[in-house]
Amino acid sequence: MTEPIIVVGHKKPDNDAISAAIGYAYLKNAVAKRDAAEGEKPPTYEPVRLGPLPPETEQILKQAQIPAPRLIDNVYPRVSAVMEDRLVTVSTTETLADAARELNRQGGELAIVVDANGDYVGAVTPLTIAARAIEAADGAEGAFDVPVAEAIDGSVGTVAPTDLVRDIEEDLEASASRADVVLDGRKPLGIVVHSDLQDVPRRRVILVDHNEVRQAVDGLADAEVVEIVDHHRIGDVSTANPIKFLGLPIGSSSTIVALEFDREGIEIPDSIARILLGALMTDTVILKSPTATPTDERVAERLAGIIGADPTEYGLSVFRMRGGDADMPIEELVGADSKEFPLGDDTVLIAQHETVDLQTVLGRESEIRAELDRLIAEHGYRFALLMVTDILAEGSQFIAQGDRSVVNKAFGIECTGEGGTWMPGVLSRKKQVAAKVLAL
Ligand SMILES: [Mn+2]
Repeated sequence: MTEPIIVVGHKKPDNDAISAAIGYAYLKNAVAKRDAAEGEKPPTYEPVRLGPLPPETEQILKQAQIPAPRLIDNVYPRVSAVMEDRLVTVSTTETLADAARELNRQGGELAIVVDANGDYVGAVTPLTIAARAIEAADGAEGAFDVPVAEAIDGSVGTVAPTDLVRDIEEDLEASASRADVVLDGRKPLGIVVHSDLQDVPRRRVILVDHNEVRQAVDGLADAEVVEIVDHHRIGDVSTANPIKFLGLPIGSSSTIVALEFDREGIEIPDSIARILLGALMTDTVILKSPTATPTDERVAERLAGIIGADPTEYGLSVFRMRGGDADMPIEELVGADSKEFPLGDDTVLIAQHETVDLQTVLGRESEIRAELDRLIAEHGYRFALLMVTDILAEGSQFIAQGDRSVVNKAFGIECTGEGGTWMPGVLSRKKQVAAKVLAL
């Protein structure tokens, strides 16, 4: 049974990890279909994910009418990969003699007994038959004339095609029959025999947006990585064979996927362009991140052209889907990215919140000040400063509580208890803010 090749991003997936997986699986399926020889069945590729959809991904997928990738938690080999689908079946109305005859004729480890609906009742094993043969040889009359249902071997287990081989191995080894019946609900699909577990085919996996084992799906060591598409540093995933390893130091894995469509000469449909552009924009913070390259800009233009949108406008709409700024708990908005710094004998707190919607954040100024006051009271900071960084406008609004004179002196400003102060060009807490305060 050939299983689809899995295309998977990292654990705790972000928009790029999921979108690149969907886009790349789409491309691979299109290329496989195009390149398949006549009458040959092309391999299939399935995008999957290792965690919940980020809110913006959920909305873009809905708009693009693309189903969410299946959630998985490992790539250990499954029963479906080792199952034998030849079945020797007998009906409950038949006798043990009929079962023995069928097993003898077709060969096999088990005769599967099904009821009138085709539902699984049990299995008859060669062991049962051998025991009866001895009884018959010893002179027992009609040892084989019993209804097959009375000769069922209770030691035969049942498993599901999705069960993991590693979970069934031990029981199968220990069982007298050394064979399990694979059931889909109550319908028998096949059998799995202990000797089939000697050489279990590995699941084939394409990694996108990561190439480090600790970020990767569980069971990777028991799988076969067949390709990697990534824009991070080269990590520690190693392979037994040469593979296609597409690594580029650019803004997003989705950018690389878009470039691959062009290289393969496959048209990017509107739906795929939407998710790739969305991921390109979130990963590069609307092309403002230092990781964004001219290639990302060019690809963003091209994808935006396909969906008939302005790249920046589309990027902003994706960031708005993330929501958050209006309804994020205030402790999170202020505290999620906050750092303490020593200042003489005191400690100060400098927090940062990045946004594409400054006005919404500033609309919560009184809540922000109350939260800063609470943190000062709790930890005894000399002051607490929140930098609300507007990524697009490329500057930060300073909101400070506590001893503002230190902040005012460091920056030559007059930050008050109301409105805060706009600091154009100030984006880096470490280089542009903490350094100045600590230099006092
Ligand atoms: Mn990424």
